[in-house]
Amino acid sequence: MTARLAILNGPNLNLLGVREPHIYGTTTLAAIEAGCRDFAQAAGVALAFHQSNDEGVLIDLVHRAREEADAILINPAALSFTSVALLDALKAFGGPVVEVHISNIHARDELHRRSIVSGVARCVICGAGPYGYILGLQAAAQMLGALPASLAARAF
Ligand code: CA2
Repeated sequence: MTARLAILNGPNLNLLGVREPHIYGTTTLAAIEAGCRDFAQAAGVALAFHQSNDEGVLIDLVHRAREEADAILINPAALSFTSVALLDALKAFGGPVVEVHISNIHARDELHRRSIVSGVARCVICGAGPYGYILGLQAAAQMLGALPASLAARAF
């Protein structure tokens, strides 16, 4: 069966490439989605891509993913540091969770380097810029045994 990946994006990520390009770069979320769809097509996996500024909506999307996805890739944005509710929802998901941050959160202040969500993530990618989403998709597909040999490192 085709592996199903769900990508969830948290608050303000709709502003990527539009506001504060000196911090988060000039790549828009639409461009990230397009890159992810290209990779998903090449890998032969199904992809859902969402963004919400609402914590409750994101939690509902995690609940939906219990039925509709085999792995979740999430950039929780600021909710990474505040949302025990999102952490609890992800704990109930069951499949692999990959956490992605565009920036290197460990290079930031104490508040912004302690992601609560990391407690449930199988894999955390940060600091690779928008390409982190592609790395995260590759990791999630590999975890599901759904990464084609043509896209995998030979040694593994
Ligand atoms: O680096 C990331 O991906 C972050 O998750 C982005 C979050 C930040 O709170 C995390 O520490 C790291 C912020 C997303 C807000 O995105 C904006 C984009 C443009 C303008 C304003 C906010």
